[in-house]
Amino acid sequence: MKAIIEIINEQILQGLNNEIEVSVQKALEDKIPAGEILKDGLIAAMGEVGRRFEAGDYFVPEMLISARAMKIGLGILHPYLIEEGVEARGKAVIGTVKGDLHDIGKNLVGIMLEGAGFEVVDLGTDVAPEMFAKVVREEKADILCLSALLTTTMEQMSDVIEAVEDIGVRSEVKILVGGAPLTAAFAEEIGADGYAPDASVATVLARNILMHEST
Ligand code: B1M
Repeated sequence: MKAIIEIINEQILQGLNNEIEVSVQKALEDKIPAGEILKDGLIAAMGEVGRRFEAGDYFVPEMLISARAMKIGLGILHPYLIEEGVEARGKAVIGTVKGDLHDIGKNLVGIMLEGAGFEVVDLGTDVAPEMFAKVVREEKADILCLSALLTTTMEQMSDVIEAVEDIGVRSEVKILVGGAPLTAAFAEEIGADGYAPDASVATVLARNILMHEST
């Protein structure tokens, strides 16, 4: 019999929405930690989707179908990924930059931040620099998290930083950036306050920033 994680992998690859729901529930009932289901079941499968797309075996519709199944799985894991009883620590605004529609990684960062006690204002995808800046000011955000998955959209991040500077709130917010094509060097080059290769590093950085602010 196939292990449940392997089944989840295949169901993401095939985009089987109903089946993924049942399997993720089953994995939780089997007491597999939510973080493990996420990493080995869901995220690993999306990596394979990317490889198949690059190899020309998958096209945009297949990527979309897998992404939808991934979101269903993530929705079931959401409450399990959130630590219970954590006091609100601060406010984070998060979004995917203009021109970019990828939101799974961004959603995951949002979930993990919520789990660490942050109030999260999620602006969604394809967010204009001015919108990020406006909401940071309105919400008096402690942290701004920017996501980009395309080499063509990562450049938008410096425009967001500029927009935040232009309305005079750059010194009040720490800007963290992440997404597959990014590097720490890129983050430094555009003047971001930090780079997170994944959602858990993003959470650690965000926590450290708040701890530093409150001392
Ligand atoms: Co697109 N896509 N896609 N896609 N897609 C990639 C990114 C790609 C690498 C595939 C490939 O060629 N191997 C490639 C980009 C190449 C490049 O620029 N270097 C690509 C392309 C080319 C495209 C299109 C241009 C395809 C086309 O139309 N010809 C198009 C662009 C559309 C647009 O955005 N304008 C496109 C479209 C799509 C779909 C809409 C079909 C779909 C997205 C659906 C959705 O998100 N709702 C899609 C998908 C699913 C993918 C892949 C297969 C999977 C992305 C994903 O969800 N990964 C992806 C290949 C891949 O990544 N292997 C690919 C799982 C997720 C958990 O990981 O998003 O990396 P990730 O997030 C991580 C970290 O990056 C980090 O933490 C997360 C969790 O640990 N992180 C942050 C992310 N954001 C952060 C923010 C932070 C901190 C950390 O703030 C502080």
